[in-house]
Amino acid sequence: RTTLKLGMIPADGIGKEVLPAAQHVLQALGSSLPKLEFVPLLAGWEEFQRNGKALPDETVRCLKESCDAAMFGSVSSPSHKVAGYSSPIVALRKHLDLYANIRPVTSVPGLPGPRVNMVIVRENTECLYIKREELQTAADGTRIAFATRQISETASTRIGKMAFELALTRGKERETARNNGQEVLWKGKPKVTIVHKSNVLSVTDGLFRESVRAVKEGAAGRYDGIDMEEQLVDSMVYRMFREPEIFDVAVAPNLYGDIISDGAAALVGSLGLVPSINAGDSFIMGEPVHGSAPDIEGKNIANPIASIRSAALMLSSLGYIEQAAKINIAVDAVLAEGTYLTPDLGGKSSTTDVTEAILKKL
Ligand code: NAD
Ligand code: K
Ligand code: MN
Repeated sequence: RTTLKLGMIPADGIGKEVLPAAQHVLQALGSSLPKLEFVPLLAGWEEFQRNGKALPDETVRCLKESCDAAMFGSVSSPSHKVAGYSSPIVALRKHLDLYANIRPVTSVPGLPGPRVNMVIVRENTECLYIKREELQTAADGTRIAFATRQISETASTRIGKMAFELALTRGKERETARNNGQEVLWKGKPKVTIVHKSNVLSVTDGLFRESVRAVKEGAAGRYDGIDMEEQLVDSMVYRMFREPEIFDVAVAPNLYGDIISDGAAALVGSLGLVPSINAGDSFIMGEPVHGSAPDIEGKNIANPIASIRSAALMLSSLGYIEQAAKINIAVDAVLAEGTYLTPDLGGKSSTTDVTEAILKKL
């Protein structure tokens, strides 16, 4: 590659403040990367209000036809039904078949709180997010709503495979780190925890569980070095809060994965720290786990680190491992120093201060 064309979709709220921060950091890597070309693209609630479309065709066309990868900020979806509106991020994940949402949750040495180094692998295309909802009238004349939940063997199998592959990679990375004399939090074999509720939802969650288990069993020994365990989603929350250090890779259907991710973010200090990538077999889109945070938007106090780390994740999955590591080292150094922290981490610094501090470390 001589150029890397990146679609940039800040969308709404703090997405418009934190995505530029990620862009600055990428730009600062300079000649260690191919020539970067950033393509600003529209989507979101504000775009819907301006032009009646939350996800313009041009955005999808550009991503599909000419971008090498993308970064998404956050969208403000209203909590009530609005005719013609539908979340563009959910639609994008579908259009680009970004079937996995990979969310590493890592505690920062030096910050208070438990030590966590886990990754949540969230199925990204189905479950209740197919949004097949229906309002009916009950026998007594009151309203009654139904939703269809889709769990397919195909989607569950491919997300299971993604989780086991990730566990393998993480195991190898820890091995290398150990050999280099670095301290490694996780001591045991790599582990995949399957999150479900098949004690109640034995058909849907039952199929998810079975399909993920079959990935290990059908892999001709490839995953023999990986432990596999299961956790009902409610006890997953309990154990994650009591002893988060026991998790390595957790794989979950869409809705559970969404919910446990925000909980895990609380363990490491802030949603503003947790990155993700939406990944498919042929495209990658980095995205902070958090939403548009209307309570702090427009104040230049949003933590840009989730987005900056998402840019690093995007780079490493494109194969630019060293460049990604450089970003993460700079971020960790700023967090460890503690001089430049946004208010979510108890500091007084602005989005731009923290970004500047990270840029200086690069
Ligand atoms: P949120 O993630 O936007 O905010 C939750 C809390 O975390 C808020 O107190 C917010 O101030 C704080 N927070 C989030 N990101 C932060 C950051 N970078 N720095 C500092 N503090 C941060 O969730 P919400 O308030 O439930 O939702 C707000 C809107 O975002 C809703 O319209 C929702 O639909 C949307 N949303 C979008 C996405 C997405 O774009 N993928 C994800 C979640 C929520
Ligand atoms: K987001
Ligand atoms: Mn969420």
